[in-house]
Amino acid sequence: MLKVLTELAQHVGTGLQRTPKTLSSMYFYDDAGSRLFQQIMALPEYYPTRTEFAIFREHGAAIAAALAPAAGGEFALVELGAGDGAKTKLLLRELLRAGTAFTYAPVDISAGAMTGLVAALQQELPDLQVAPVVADYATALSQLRTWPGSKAVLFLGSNIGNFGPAERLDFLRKLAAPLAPADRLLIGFDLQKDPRRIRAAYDDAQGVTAAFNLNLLTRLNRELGADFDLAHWQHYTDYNPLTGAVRSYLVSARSQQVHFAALDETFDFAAWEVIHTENSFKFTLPQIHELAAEAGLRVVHSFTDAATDFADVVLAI
Ligand code: AVJ
Repeated sequence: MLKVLTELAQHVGTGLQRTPKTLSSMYFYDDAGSRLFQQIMALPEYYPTRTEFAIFREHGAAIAAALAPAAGGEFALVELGAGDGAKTKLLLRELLRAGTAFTYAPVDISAGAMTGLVAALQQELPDLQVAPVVADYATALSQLRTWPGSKAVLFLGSNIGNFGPAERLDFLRKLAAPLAPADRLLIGFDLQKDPRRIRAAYDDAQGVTAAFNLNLLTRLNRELGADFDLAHWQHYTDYNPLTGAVRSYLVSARSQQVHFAALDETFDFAAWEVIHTENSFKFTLPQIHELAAEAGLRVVHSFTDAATDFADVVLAI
């Protein structure tokens, strides 16, 4: 607990000294944030979850077949950022149905989300072997190498969109490093499409995404003894079709100071200054192939929905 607090405090201390001020979207996911993200996934504007779900419904058996090792033996399905695992359950069912012997290892940074997922799995899929890991990606990745047998690593929901270009390549290389030839990666990419639809997905009419972004400030108030006055902060989002980046910000609606007891520091915010809190990159299929090649991976299979809104790509070394 103390370690997490220190990491968050350090992150905020450096992030708010940058120009522009920046905080990582990784810190959205306290238990309240994870619940808000579940609400986002059900919003009419937020198409990615529904679309990836449709891909899994349509191609679940083929995806499961592309992930399971042909030779059999010990097999682990590792999922980074599992959340509520709703989409993954479709794949788990397919693997169980095919008689594949395997362990499901969901990794998530939210202990609350993990407890919920494990309880749901015990109820719905009592035969499934589950080995949950509460950790961030970096910690989980460092454990991957020691995983016995063959493995498939899932990174769904366009979580990869949160990385900027350099971090993304670095992350994929780290994912690829512990892979044996029979191992697979399954990565969900949100694809470039009508820019208005993309922007609407990050600025919904009910204001759930705004609450999700602003919840970061509530978390800092609680965990770092900060005194953000939420009445003077706004959620703002833009989409740049040239770069494929959705960027989300917290906007300071007036000139103000915020004190952090845990840091013993005060930060100044000018009127309309922003904190950059998230990137959600959107991709083209050629970009995905190029990225895979740069990371030393080959595309084994690529599954998309009928409207080509989203792609689930199976990769191998
Ligand atoms: C969980 C990272 C895939 O970027 O679409 C949703 C998070 N942020 N609405 C995304 C998010 C605002 C989401 N990911």
